[in-house]
Amino acid sequence: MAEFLTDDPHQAWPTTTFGGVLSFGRAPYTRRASGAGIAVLGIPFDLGTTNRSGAREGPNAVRRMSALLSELRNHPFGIDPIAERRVIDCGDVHFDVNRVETFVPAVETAARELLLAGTRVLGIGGDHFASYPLVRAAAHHLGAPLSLVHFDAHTDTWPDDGERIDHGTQFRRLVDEGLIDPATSVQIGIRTWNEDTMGFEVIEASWIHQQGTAATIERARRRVGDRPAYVSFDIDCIDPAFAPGTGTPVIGGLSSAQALELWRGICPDLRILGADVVEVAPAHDVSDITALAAATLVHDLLCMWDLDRARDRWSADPSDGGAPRG
Ligand SMILES: [Mn+2]
Repeated sequence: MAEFLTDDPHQAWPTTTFGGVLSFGRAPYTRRASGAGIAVLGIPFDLGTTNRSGAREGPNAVRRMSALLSELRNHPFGIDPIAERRVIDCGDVHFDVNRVETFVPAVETAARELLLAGTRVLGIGGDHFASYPLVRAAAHHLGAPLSLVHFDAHTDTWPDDGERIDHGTQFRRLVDEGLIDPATSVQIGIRTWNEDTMGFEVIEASWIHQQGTAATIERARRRVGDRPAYVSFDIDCIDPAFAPGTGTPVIGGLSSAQALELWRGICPDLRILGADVVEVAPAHDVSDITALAAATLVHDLLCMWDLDRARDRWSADPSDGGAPRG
């Protein structure tokens, strides 16, 4: 992969931001996870979409816009996350798109293999059903339920009989399966009606607009604390004025500036075991702004992801709140 890298951090890359072979942030493009801290994993799946399709093309759109970020010298973190977090891009999960039943096992197996190699997984969707196998892999690896920090316009806890391939029900199923603990989880930016919150703390977008981002960060921190967390950002949490390239846009959402404030305020304090950024559908995008927003969120999360805190040192007993193992 040396052809993509240079020793001079301020020359960034020996290729342009608008050309060359793509991986996320020009990270090494490989499935050899040994020694890697975080693996970016594309999940080009949109068969769980209920409205406008197209998120299967999200991973590559996000990769393409990630190349632009190399010119920004990693503001405001001042680090090269690809080097510091030993990031690799594992390409896209392979499944048979015409055999939808192959999807969940394919993603879950890929994620579990990475976790067993000691590598954290950051999924790029794909529709939000991608979170289902990713959370399953992370929670089973931990051996305990995870706290969910969920940015979205939608709660994604609508009714599910345990069989659906549906990007609006995956978090209900994960709670039903005992893999997410709603009592220590938070949903941020919601602006759709769902009569059953399942015990999640729901912070509506309107509340954020009225009370501000600082109060929102405080609520999220208090809710999740030091517990092992899974972070999921549906790009439709951001208002369609800023992120139109998505399947189920809802007005009244966050500005991209608000989203960055929350993201940068909440993520550094979390013990993150797994994460995803989902629902970019480039065919509905305008001037790649949605893909750019998602690429920035992924970049920022790579900068903020504290791998020492995220190491496997949590108790398998969820009743103690996920205390360190040793
Ligand atoms: Mn959504």
